[in-house]
Formats: sequence, structure tokens, C-alpha cells
Amino acid sequence: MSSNLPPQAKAKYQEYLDAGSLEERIKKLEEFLSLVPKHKATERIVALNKSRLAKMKRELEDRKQKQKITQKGLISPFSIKKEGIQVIFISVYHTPGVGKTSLLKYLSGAAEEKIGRFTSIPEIGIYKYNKIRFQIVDMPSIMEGASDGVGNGKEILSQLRAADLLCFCIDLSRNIKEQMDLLIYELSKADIRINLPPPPLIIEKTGANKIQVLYLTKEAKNTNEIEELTERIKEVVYENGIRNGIVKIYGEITIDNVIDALTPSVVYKKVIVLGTKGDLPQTQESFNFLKQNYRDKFPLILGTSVVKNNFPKDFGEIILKFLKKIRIYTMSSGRVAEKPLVMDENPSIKDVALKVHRSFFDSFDHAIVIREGERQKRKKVGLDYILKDKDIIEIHTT
Ligand SMILES: Nc1nc2c(ncn2[C@@H]2O[C@H](COP(=O)(O)OP(=O)(O)O)[C@@H](O)[C@H]2O)c(=O)[nH]1
Ligand SMILES: [Mg+2]
Repeated sequence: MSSNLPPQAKAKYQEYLDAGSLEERIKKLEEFLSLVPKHKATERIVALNKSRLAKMKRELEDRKQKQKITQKGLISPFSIKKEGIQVIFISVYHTPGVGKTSLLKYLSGAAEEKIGRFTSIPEIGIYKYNKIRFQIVDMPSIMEGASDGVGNGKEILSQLRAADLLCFCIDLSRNIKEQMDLLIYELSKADIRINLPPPPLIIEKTGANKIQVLYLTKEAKNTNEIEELTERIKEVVYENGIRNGIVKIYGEITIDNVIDALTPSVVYKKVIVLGTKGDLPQTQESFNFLKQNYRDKFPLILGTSVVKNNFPKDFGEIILKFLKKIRIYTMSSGRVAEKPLVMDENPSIKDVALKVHRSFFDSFDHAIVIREGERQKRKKVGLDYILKDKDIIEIHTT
């Protein structure tokens, strides 16, 4: 163990070495890492131990997966069958609550009788916007230690991992920093990365008996100390039990990105912030504080009040835009479907054909695309044609 570590960190490292169960070892090593000051001299130790942590978490994940298979049939009250675009409301525990169930009722009409009462299991409602269905999930709130299991925290956090969108519901009449920081901290401990794209790299196992690092774009090469980074990457990959592999890098990355890529529990989630109870005194100041202090990490922060009926009328539109989703309307025999297909942006005709039904792709001949506002409104196109939001398409088969 390096000599430039504080004594508490060294003691914690010993506890990690002595720990028995895998869970305990993970916990101790996490605590150790939080005690290590982060600077140049400790960089290597931090990276190596984070990598060890990633490996242990992978083992734990594998074990859980096996348990899940053997425990089939046992359904937790926290598990939610996904329908449409899933949006989860989450907040910090307070009495009375921050207003999640009230928002759910406002958007979907569900769970009215639960307003003002602590909801200990998720409540679900459907919010419809221009024929698109959003499944709104009102989660029980979390408290400090949730990521360690306090107050069903593990079950709650594990549900967040499947969501398409998370909404932090922040009571504007209470301390903003306390609520935001607790949510950010517990989610980060549960390996949920907020409003970050997955890092541009993949790790592939190969036959060759070595670890190779390839920088495949100009941005990827744009790192000073590239040799040092390469060495570091090889170390952490090796530490994870990978003896032969290729690390392909497509953009600017850090060593932490590589460790995240080795940690199966890491997920990347989009989060918006909903300030609630905006009708109460002093909430305008709180809302300004929220925007000023958190806008770097949270590009979308909205103030609301169900009491004043103050909520964006185009919430569905806002969500689609934030998630970079678009709508495609299919047409058959000249009749346009009311309900759009919701797709990731820039889909090709091929993506749409496959989504509708495989047979549309197999026997595809051509498609007609109708795009409002275009000089040539109606176009005959092939499988590679890229679509835009609100395009209407008719697929013709042979
Ligand atoms: N003034 C005000 N009170 C609200 C608002 N939304 C909810 N409340 C009240 O806050 C309390 C908790 O609401 P609830 O929806 O149950 O919160 P939850 O625990 O987060 O689900 C209830 O007494 C609600 O009537 C709001 O927009 N303004
Ligand atoms: Mg509630």
C-alpha cells in the first residue's frame, strides 16, 4: 500500500482485505476509495481499486442473475411491467410528501385517494399526449442510505435502471440542496449516471494473448499523455481478469469511463427536474437557486404547481425532445394512423419497416414519404432514406 495515503484510508483497506462476504468487500473498498484524496500521486491506486470494485460488482451481478432465475415466480411489489415510454418520479423522503402522487393524478387521473398519504409501493398511471402513451410511475421516496438498502432503497433504485426517463421531484418549499444532493449521491452510488452519454468505447475479448488499445478517431487521439492512459487502461482491464482483449476508443475518454465500461451495473439515465408546489411563498427564489446551481448537470428544470394548475401543457412534447425521440405516422391505403410510432431520431425507412413488421422489410418495394413544409411534399424513396419527426410513410411491398 502506497505511503502517501491517509491513515484512515489504510485502515479501511485492511478492513477490505479482512472482509468476508462479497457485499462486505465491495462496501469496504468503496469506503476506502472515498477516503483516498484524488490527485496525481494517487491516480493509479484509485484506478486499480475502482477496477477491482468493478470486477466484484460483476461477480455480484452474476450471482443475483442466477438467483433471479432460481427464484422465478416470486414477483416483488416493486417490479413494474413496462408499457409505452416509462417515466419515473422519484424524490427524497419527507412528511408530508413533495407532491409526486399529486403530479401523477394531475397527468393521469390515477391514485387520487393516495394524495397526502405515504405511498410505500409504486403507483402507476398512463399520461396520454397526442395518442402517445407515457407510463408514469410514482415511486416511494428514498432516504439517506437507500443505495445500501435503507427503506427498500435497493428495490426502488433497481427499478430506476429500467426507466426511459427519470424526474427528480423537488419540493420548492424545502431545502433544495439537501434534496438534490441526496438524490444525486444515492443514484451515483447505485451506479446510475445522470445525463451523460455512454462513453465512446467498447471492450472486446479476442484470441490474441494480449490487451490492445486502439484510438480510432481524431477525438480519441486528442488526449495528452496518451501513452500513460494506454498503460492505465491495460492495467485496469487486466485487473478485471481480461487477459486478451481489444479496447476500441471512438472519442475523448477518461480512465473512469473504462472502469464504467467494465462495470455491468453502470447505466446511463436521462433526468429532468420538476420543482413542485411553486404556489407556496418564497418558491420563486428556490426555483432560481435550483436553476443556477444545477443547470450544468440538468439541462431541463421545470417549475410546477398542481394547486395553481401550472404544468407544461406540452409535457409529452418536452419529453420526446429531451429523449431525442421522434414520431412516424404510418399510412395504409391513403389513411394515416392516429397513433404514431415513437422511434430514436434519424431512423431509416428500413428501421421503420422492421418495427412495423418484418414482412414489410422482407418484401419491401418502395415507400412514399409525406413531409409537411417541404417543397416536394410527397416522395418515393428506398430503404436507406432517413426520416424526420412527424413524417408520414406508406410502405409498398412486392
Ligand atoms: N401548495 C401545494 N401543495 C401541494 C402541491 N402538490 C401537492 N401538494 C400537497 O403536498 C402533500 C403531499 O402530496 P403527495 O402528492 O401525496 O406527495 P408524495 O408523497 O410526493 O406523493 C399533500 O398534502 C398535497 O396536497 C402543490 O402544487 N402545491
Ligand atoms: Mg405519494
